[in-house]
Amino acid sequence: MANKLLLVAVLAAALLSFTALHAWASVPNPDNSTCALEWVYPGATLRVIACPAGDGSALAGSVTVRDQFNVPMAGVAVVVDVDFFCDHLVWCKTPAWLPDTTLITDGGGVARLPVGIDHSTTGLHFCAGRDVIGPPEIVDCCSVQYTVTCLGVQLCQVTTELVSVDLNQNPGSALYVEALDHQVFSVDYLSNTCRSDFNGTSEDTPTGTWAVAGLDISLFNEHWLHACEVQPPPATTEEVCP
Ligand SMILES: [Ca+2]
Ligand SMILES: [Ca+2]
Repeated sequence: MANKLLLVAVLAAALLSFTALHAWASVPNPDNSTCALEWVYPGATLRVIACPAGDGSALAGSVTVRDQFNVPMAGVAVVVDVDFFCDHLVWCKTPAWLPDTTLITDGGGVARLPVGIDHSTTGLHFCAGRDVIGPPEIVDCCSVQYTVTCLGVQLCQVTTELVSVDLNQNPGSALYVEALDHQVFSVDYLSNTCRSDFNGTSEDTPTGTWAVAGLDISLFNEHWLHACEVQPPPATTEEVCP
């Protein structure tokens, strides 16, 4: 009888320990974690800009994962899933990081997006344009959404409108920012047409307040003669998509 009681006591203790372990298991907590990600492009923080040369917006930053006790979680996988909602997006090269990329947190629970090779930013970049020519004429923006999860727990989800400086894919203009794209932009200039509102903000002009205005001209010009590949070889083009 004494042996049986001892066995029951040992089993009960083991069960309690097991239950305690599970009760204290560390899980990612969205409220304690931080998603410091953003689509980076100087002068256009409200939009995602697509350029065939890959030097448009790039998704950059870091994610800090903390558990329910606000303790950083080291060595766990963070998945960044990116979805483009854009039927008329034309890829130069489909990025290797689509549909998702996995990062591992460091000792402080921080996962950083890999360093890109574009001009001035780090992060996930892509080479693409849009085909907005032809009936029905497409004047809307597209959108792109990123979702960050860790161990099955969603930490954040953000959707941003997407525009492209490459607006026309007719022969001679496919994945190449040139005169036909400028024609589309000129039609939209001093209007509220989303597809050419590269910075996502409006400006006061002598004829009114318009979404497509002077600052959008500057952003368009930054990508003049940029191309997906060397076709033809404009001197300003740098191929950044491997
Ligand atoms: Ca074009
Ligand atoms: Ca604008």
